[in-house]
Amino acid sequence: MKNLLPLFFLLLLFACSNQEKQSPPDKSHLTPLQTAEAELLAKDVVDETHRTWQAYKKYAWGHDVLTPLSKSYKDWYDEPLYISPIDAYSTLRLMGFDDEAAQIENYVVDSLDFNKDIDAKIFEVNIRILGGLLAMYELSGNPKVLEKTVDFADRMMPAFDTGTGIPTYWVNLKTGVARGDTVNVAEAGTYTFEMGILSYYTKDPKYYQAGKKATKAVFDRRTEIGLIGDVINVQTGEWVSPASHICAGVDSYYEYLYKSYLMFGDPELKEIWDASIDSVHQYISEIHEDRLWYGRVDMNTGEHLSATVTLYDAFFPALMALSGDMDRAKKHQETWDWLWNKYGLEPTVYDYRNDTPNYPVYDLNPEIIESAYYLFHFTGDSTYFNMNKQYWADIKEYCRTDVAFTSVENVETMEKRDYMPTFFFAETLKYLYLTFSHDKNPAFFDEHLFNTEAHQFQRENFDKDEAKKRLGF
Ligand code: DMJ
Repeated sequence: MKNLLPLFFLLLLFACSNQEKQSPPDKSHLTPLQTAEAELLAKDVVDETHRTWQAYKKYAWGHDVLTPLSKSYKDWYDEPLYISPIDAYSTLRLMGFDDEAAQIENYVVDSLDFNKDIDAKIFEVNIRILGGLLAMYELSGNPKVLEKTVDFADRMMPAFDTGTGIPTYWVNLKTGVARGDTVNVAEAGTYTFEMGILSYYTKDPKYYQAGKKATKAVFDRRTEIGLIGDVINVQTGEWVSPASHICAGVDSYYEYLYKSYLMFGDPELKEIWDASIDSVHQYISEIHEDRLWYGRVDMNTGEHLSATVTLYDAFFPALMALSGDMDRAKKHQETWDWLWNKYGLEPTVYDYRNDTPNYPVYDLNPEIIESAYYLFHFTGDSTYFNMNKQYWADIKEYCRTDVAFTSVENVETMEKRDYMPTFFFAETLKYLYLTFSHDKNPAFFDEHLFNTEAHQFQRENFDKDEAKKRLGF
């Protein structure tokens, strides 16, 4: 028996390292009553999406963002980039609003010209516009959409021409002039997923190679204890800020290490992930009042710097669940659920040691809902279904307006602010719908991967051997 022990541990290790293949329970543990309720909730989300989309069309068509209180619009730059519709497309298709989606597709193909003299923020347009267009192409098969996508990506590419390969903060879509040498890690290393998909479709590895070079440039500058900072100079590669964390400003760097590896099978991304994630847990996590938090530490020493977290960090349970670390996923989700319940919505920035909402805005963000969806899928446990049921009820109570939904200025007073971010269409409504309709099509989760803006892509469309050739790894 004693001799069998090493074998046992080896098998255990093997089981752990294969956790990405972990399959969900046969079915969820919803009672018949909850199943009936789920159907009503899914329909409610669909109806509310339709209502909100009509408001966008009525008050903001052709522009980036709906401002629901003033019933008007805002653009991110001097000229609109049509960001809400591009972000909304994959959600509208998922919910069966094919005519509405076709209207967006036609507008993109016939009327949207990216040759605009504006400095676009590379990170944001990558996850929203490039990600949204790629999903539009995947869902429509329209070659003209792919042409537009390539045109847009090519306008982004000059940003990657820096000393390190990490893109600048902005690039001018018309002139290709890039500027902004200081970026955070999310802005530095959140490209492999979209760029990989684009390389796959175009069979041109240059996009993925640029995204991967940027990711590696960040990883290569890790410290001896395996941590990275959060702000970096794209020309020199010097760290501008040594704070190490998983919060807003870093989050999707980790997300794309794992998701891009899952999608394309590039072993180097898995190596980077493996070499990174343990240090994150070891140095950044802490239990405070029996809750699992990931604060901010010094990248060189691991010394605690701050207990300031952001609601974006609630993406982490989803990533933990996807990578097979269910214990941490559950424990961390409990933390976010506690924070949500403390206020009724989440503050954007919260200090868990001082118990202070440092920035009390709630911007209709999706992360806690995304993680509840993942956990519901992987565990079948109705606790997570109920979380999203409650978050949806709270969003309806505090954020719903006569025409759409709007952000909240302060979660302590629930005073509204006049803005509906584009990711409300792309992510928040989508993850709610997917949770409530999960049991009707549980395979959907395993068949897809989502970019960080929740645009869904079918995994079977990306053959691993072919990816190796087309992406050039
Ligand atoms: C989204 O734009 C993306 O998910 C991004 O990665 C960070 N979070 C926002 C929404 O909160």
